[in-house]
Amino acid sequence: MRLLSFDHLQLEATADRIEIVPEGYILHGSAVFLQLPAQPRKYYRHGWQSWSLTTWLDPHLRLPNQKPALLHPMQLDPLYAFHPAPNGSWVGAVELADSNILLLGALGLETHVALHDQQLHGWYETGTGKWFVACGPESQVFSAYARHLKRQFGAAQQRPAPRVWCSWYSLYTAIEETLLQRAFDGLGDLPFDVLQVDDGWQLAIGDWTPNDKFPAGMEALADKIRASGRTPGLWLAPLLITPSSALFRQHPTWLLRDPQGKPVSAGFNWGESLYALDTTHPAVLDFLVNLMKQVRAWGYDYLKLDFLYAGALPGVRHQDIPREVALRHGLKIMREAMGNDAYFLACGAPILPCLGLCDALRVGPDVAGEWENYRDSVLLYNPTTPGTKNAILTSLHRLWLAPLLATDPDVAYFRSIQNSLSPDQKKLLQDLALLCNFKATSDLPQWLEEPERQTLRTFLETQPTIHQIDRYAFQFDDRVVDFSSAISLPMPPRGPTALKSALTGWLANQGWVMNLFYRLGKRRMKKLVSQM
Ligand code: 9PG
Repeated sequence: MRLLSFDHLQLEATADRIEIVPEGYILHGSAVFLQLPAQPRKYYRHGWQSWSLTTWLDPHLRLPNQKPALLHPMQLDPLYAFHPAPNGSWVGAVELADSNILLLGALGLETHVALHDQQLHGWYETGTGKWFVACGPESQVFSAYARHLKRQFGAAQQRPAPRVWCSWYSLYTAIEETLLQRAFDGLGDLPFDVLQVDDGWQLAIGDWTPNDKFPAGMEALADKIRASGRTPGLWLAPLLITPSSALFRQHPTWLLRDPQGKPVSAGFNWGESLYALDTTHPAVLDFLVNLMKQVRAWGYDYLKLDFLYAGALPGVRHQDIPREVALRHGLKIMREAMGNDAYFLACGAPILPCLGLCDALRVGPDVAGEWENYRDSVLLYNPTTPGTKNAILTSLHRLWLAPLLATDPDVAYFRSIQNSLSPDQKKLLQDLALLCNFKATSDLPQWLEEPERQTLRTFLETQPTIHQIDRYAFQFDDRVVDFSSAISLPMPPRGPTALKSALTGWLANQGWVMNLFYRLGKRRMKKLVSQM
């Protein structure tokens, strides 16, 4: 035990070894403890991967477990889904009575922080390593942590984030070659740098060859994009595999398995169960290398690699190494194969393993054409499902990552068609993109009214000077942007709502119900597309 002393605070720390550094302390140990002077006002909980809830919480509030459990592996760190104390991945922080922030942040992988009453506890899942501790103003302690992370893991090459048109948030999986070409043509001279084809082009998750909606093939599509003066971009979920794929039948030994030999669940999507590839298996690494080379050879220079959490799920691996180390190894192999000249956007990705390897990282859950979904937010108490409020909330709490890589808050909307956001809500999402300096949209040109197209053009062409005023308010040139409307979490369901919540949770946990919803959604999209 030793005393750490900061400007206005002294506290007891337990660690194997403690070093003083200019910005705070470095602690060494597989488990470290900080004794707080009093109950903190707030706890900063950091979610595991892109989509996982990241926010300041009331430490007395026990968040209801988000539902359904079927989706836990794809929405949070499944190892801690039912952890009783406020907790988070790699880093935790508390707001003290004098408004100073005390931060405990790991400088190694597979680490977790929890708040037990008046004690911050950090631990390594396997082995031991370093921790950074600092106390002071919020922006100062988080940027100091980011500097230490940079020293440990490296950071992205400094290049401006491209302005991206991405196909997901308009056509979803209903994309087709001709529809995309029409959209690309309709963008005219709007200043986009990248046109990115999202989910819907592939044969199956695992079979990364074009399906029959892309008869001319992926190379021809990339050529078409390049001919318009833009960089071709492509979405893949390289570490994921579904039973409907040929890969699943051909290579059962490539799957991550549990100690009983059962494939580890990576969640449920596209109406079926998801599984993970074992990134320590030599044949899987060969497959990933070939896949990256293949898509580069087709002409795609911007790669959105999604559902990357699959590589770090708990399980038994070919090579017995820590799960986040296994993911980082897979990412490194893919980065080397795609080359440093490719732009690598990581999505659905555990944060720390990406540092130094990816150019950009999605820092929140998906946006949607609606602000908040009652079923998902209130009944399922799920802050990771698609929704604009969810996306703003988590992305805003990850701004401190900006010195390490480009932070992607997901796309902004400009359209009124297929969208129920109010003008203020759309503006807030656009402002978030300006704040992150990562600009993207999925709006189809034919869905934009002339003034909306003009707003989009201005958004792409201009960048305000931004200063932070307080936690959620920023000065953008001569206007103030306040994100507070996206910050509250719903009340935990009570009374009759709790009953409805239990029933909805049970239903959402059934694969057949999820499959039914998927098929209904697909039918709706098909109808929409047929009218275009
Ligand atoms: C393509 C999409 C888009 C999108 C990605 C990702 O937790 N969930 O239920 C969940 C479902 C889908 C999802 C994210 C989370 O979307 O973020 O931009 O590429 O895949 O399928």
